[in-house]
Amino acid sequence: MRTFPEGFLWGGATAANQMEGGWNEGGKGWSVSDCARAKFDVDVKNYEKQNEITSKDIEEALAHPEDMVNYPKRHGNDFYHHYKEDIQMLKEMGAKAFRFSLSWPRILPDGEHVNPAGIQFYHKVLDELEQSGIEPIATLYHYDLPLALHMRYGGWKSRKTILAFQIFTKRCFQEFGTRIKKFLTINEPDILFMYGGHGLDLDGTEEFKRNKLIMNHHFALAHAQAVQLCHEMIPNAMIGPVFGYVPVYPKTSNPRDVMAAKDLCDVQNTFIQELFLNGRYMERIVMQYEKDGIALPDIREGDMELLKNSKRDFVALNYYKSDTAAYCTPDTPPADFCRPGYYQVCINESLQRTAWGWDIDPIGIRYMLRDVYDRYHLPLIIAENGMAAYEEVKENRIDDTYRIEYLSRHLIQCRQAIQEGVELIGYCNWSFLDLLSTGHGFEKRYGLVYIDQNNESSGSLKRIAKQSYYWYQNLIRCNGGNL
Ligand code: BGP
Repeated sequence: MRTFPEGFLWGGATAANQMEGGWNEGGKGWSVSDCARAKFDVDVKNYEKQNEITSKDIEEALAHPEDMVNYPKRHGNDFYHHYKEDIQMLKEMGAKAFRFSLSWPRILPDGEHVNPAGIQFYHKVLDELEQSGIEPIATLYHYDLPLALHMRYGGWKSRKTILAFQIFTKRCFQEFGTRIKKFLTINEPDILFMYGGHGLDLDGTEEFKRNKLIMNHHFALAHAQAVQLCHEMIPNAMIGPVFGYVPVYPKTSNPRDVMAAKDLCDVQNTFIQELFLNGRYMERIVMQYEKDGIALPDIREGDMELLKNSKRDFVALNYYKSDTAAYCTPDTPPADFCRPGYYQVCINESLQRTAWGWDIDPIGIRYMLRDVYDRYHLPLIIAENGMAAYEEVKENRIDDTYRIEYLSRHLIQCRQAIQEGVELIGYCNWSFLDLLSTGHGFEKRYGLVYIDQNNESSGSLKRIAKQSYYWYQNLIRCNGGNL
C-alpha cells in the first residue's frame, strides 16, 4: 500500500512577521506589520477589518514606536532571540523541514538597500538548521512589506514595488542560494485578493477592492520574476507559489446551489491559480469585476509571456477549512461572503467548527490535493495546516488532544490522497510554535510548542512542548506509519 514516501518532508511552519520580534534591532526597517494594531473589538469573521492597515493607522503607529501592547507583531514570540532554542526543539521533534519567511525589511530596511546584519541573522538561523539536519523552506513574501515602499510608491499598487521585490529576491538567491533549496514566492495571493489587509488597503477597504485586480497583477508578476530568477541563479533549487485553498461545497444538490459553489470557488481559488500557474486570466471573472466597476489590471507588453513562461517546480498549499455556499437572489443585500445573484456562504450542518468559526473538514484537504494535482500535475507540499485553540498550562502540561485529533484526521486524508496517486512531498504543520495570529493576537494558539506570552506581549516567553509535539515526534519517527 502506498504511504508517505521515503524522505517525506515532515515540518513545521512559521512566518517572520508573526514570530520574529526584534522589530527594531539589528538594523531592521519598519514593516507594515509593525503598524498592525491588535483589534480584539472586531468580529472574528470580519477578516477585512481585522487585517486592515490604513494610512491613519500608519501615522499613529509611527508616533508610538515604544508601544508593544497595541502593536503585538513588533514582539512576535521573540524567535529573534530564541532561534537556537527553538531550532533545538525542532530537531528533538525529528523535523525534516522548517518553513519560515525571510523578512524583506530585515534584509533591505528601506526596501532596496541591504542590511548586512539582517543577512547575518538568517545565516545564523541556517547554521542551526544545517547542524540539525533540517531542510529550510523559505517564503519570500509573507505580509511584511517594508513600510518605506508604502511611503515611496504606495506599495503593491505600483509596478515599482515589483522591481524592488526583484532586488530583494536577487539578494536572497545570491546570499542563501547555496543553503536554501526550496523557496516559496508569495504567501496566499488568493486570500490577499479576497480580503486585502496587511497594508494593501492603505486608503481603506473600499479603495482596496477597487484596485485589487491591479495589485494582484503585480503580485503575479513579482512571483513570476522570482521563479525565473531563481532558476537562472540557482538551477538546483525548487520554487513555487503558496495558495490558501478553501474548497467550496454546495449547500444542497439544487443546481442553483451547485453553481453558487462553483462561482465562489472560481473567484476564491481557481482565478488566482490559473493566473499564477498557467499565466491566464479567466475572462468571465475579469468581465464580472469590470461590471462591478473594479479597475482592470494594467497589462503591459511582455506581462502575459512572463506569467506563462515562469515554470514553477511545485505548488505549496495552506489548508484550514472548507466553505459551503448557496444561491442568493439578486435583491439580497450585499454583505461579506455574499455576491447577490450568485452565492452566499452558509453554515455546513455536517461539520464542527473551531472557536473562531472555521469548519473542521479533514476530507477537504484530500479534495484540495486531488483537485490541484489533477489540474496542474505538479508535486505538492502542504505549507500550512493546523488548528487554533485557547489554551493554558495546567501542571506544566498542555493536553491538546483536540489538535492531535485534528492533525491525525487531516494526515489520514493526505495519506489517502497519496494512495490515490497525488505526489505529495511534504507537510508543514501551522504552526510549530505559538505565534501571533494574523488578526487575533496571541490567544489564537496553533503551536505544537506553547509559549508563555499573552495578548499584551507580556509573559516569560518560556517554551513548553504540548502533547501534540510528542505525538508529532512519534509520527515522524515512523514516517506516519502509526496513523
Ligand atoms: C494563513 C496565513 C498564516 C496564518 C494562518 C492562520 O492564511 O498564511 O500567516 O496566520 O492563515 O490564520 P490566523 O492567524 O488568522 O488564524
